[in-house]
Amino acid sequence: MAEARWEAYRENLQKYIDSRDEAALKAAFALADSDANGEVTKEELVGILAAGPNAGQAQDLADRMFALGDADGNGSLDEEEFGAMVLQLSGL
Ligand SMILES: [Ca+2]
Ligand SMILES: [Ca+2]
Repeated sequence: MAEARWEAYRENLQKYIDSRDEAALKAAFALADSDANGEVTKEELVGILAAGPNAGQAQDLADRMFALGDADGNGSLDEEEFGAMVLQLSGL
């Protein structure tokens, strides 16, 4: 199950990167936001990254994604911060 969740997350992010499909970004964000409160915490991000092939680096990856993405420094990513971070990481 965790792997299927990660796979859906990855596919939606790729779709967003490729076509800026906002619905795909929303879907990926919802998959990461496991308590559905509209904010992705670092723990939630680690949770989904730990289901992927880079599980061993999940904490490091999440640290980097937060350093890049948490623009207002409140310790969580809202959808706007998340989308901007994804595009930055993808190099676009
Ligand atoms: Ca959350
Ligand atoms: Ca934030």
